[in-house]
Amino acid sequence: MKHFFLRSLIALSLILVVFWGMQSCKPKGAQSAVSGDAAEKAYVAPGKYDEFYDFVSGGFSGQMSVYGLPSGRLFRVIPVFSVDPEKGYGYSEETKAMLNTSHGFVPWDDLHHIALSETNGIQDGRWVFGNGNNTPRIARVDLKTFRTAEIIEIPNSAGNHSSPFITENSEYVVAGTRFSVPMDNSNGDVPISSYKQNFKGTVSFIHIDTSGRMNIAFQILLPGVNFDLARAGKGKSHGWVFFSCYNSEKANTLLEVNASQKDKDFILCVNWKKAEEYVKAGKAQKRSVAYAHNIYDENKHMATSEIEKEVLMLDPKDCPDMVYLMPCPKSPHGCDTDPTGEYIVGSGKLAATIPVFSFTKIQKAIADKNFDGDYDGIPVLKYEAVLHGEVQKPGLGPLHTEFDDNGNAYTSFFISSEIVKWNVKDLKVLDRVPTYYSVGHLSVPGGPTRKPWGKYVIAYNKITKDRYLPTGPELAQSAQLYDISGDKMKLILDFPTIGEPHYAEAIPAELISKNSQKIYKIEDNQNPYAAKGDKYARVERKGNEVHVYITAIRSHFNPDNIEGVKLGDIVYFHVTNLEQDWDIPHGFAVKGANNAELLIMPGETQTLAWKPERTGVFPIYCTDFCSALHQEMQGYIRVSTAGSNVPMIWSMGKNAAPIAENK
Ligand code: K7E
Ligand code: CUA
Repeated sequence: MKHFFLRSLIALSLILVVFWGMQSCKPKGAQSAVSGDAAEKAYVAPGKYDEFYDFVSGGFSGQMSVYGLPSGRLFRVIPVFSVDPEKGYGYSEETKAMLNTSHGFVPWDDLHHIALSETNGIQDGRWVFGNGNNTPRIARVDLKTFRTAEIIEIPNSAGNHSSPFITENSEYVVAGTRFSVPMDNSNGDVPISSYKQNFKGTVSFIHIDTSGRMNIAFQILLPGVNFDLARAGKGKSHGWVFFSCYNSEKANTLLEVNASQKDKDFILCVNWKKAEEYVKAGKAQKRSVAYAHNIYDENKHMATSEIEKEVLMLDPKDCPDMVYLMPCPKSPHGCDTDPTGEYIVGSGKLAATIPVFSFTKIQKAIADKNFDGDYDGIPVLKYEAVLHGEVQKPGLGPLHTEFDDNGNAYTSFFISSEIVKWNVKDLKVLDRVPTYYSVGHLSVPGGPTRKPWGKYVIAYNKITKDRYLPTGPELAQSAQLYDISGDKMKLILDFPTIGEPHYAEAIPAELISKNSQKIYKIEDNQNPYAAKGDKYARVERKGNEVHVYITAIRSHFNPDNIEGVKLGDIVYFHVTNLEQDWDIPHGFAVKGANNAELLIMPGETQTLAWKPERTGVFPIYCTDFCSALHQEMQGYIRVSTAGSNVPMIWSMGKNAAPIAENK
């Protein structure tokens, strides 16, 4: 009965939303697009788990967020490229180094694409990678802990957009530069009008070892175009990566017009197995560069940042048979390979058809030297020779394509606001559904892999308009979930998202949940500032640095009364959480600190730096509701004048020995 009530409530709210939508006079069909059993299909009852984790890029929030599907419930925001006061990320002394770059501390980025690690072309649930678009970086998040484990900066790049797409055994993630720029080892101080002479593009191959550790294996020097997106080959095309590019006009101003002149731009085909051979044969040049490589050590609970100085650069001039260009109509955006690896789908965002290329035909055209001349010395394959066919009249403004496990493709159309389902072999359009509105990326669970899990397609829309209650000048970012288990796609849920989502990848929950870490073992804690028990709690002065080694356990800090700090001191609170139970973090904050809180996981040590700017007694407290007596988890720290002779004393549970001046 209760169940019935709940469903009626959901149905009623759907009707209300639709009614409200009608009033604001939006395209027809918004109501009929929702089928009767929609609420049931997306409904995950209280206490039940979702079937998939959905890792969604946070766009200009610089973060990644994790949702459950089909419910659309938000589980976690993982801080990656942006500071996050909720978790102390980028604020604690231990995490600051994660955001170091060759430009110094960069506390923000623009994260567009997600890549889940794969084994044999199937998602394996070990890591998820994300790209920093603005200050070129790639991050690796460990899916045992849902924490950013590593960030590597990409030199000779600006606007790391076609990134971080992954090869089928997680050999590499790739990074193509969006902006062509003067190379890092040159005098970059050149007139912008010398674009055609001085600006170059690169694509980078970042190797991943079995522990997940990244290193830049090599870069390839390319003409000064804009690289946009990429996908690795799989199955028969394993060993290749395909990058879409636009601005083959090499314009450096008003690209809106000047980069849309030519009928066709390109998809770059890179044979990375060949590239590996050239690197081995010593064909790569060493280039001096500077880029940051940041690693979070899980035992030390601490990040380190190193500036690396060299990169290997391959020039196609010295490396025949390594790269080819494939003409692709009108400023391609998405460039996606189907589960068999035979078909490569280009999506010209200004084109009226979707070209589908055949890997077999590409190989034949290369063998037959069936070229249409060259572009800056790189052979251009004949369009007709490599084309499998074109999807006719699919819609307006194709952007991205994903695949199901039945030989179908799903393409997003930004301008005509729809998802179109078509058959990869015969290129026939099978179905179309509207999106609300202007869909960018879409994603099918496992959709970029050799084994799509299918079941749903999720649209990540650019415009929300009337879908949610208004929230001032900016509306909620919107995602929509469609059931694709039948012949017809069915809209079953709208859910708001964080930042501006671009790409997302979903994976069966089981592949991750079984490995989820519960605590950090206190005996493995190698943080040099850890206090692994009450007997280590103490305060030490080193010049004007005061180090407070403080322990946290339900429901007190030790020490919780501290005196003897003077103006001009910097106080480092090294807080060790002694708990060894799942889901018992403690928080730590101090009044007036120009900083965020710390959030310390069980068994972990984190450090907050505080420079008091006035004398007085400052409260400290736990910010995470950890027990019935959480509100009692508090203390005081006294700050005296610079010249004072208040001795350094600390205590917990009793008053420190009375001192004459304490009247
Ligand atoms: Cu939004 Cu992948 Cu940056 Cu297309 S990109 S939408
Ligand atoms: Cu510890 Cu609240």
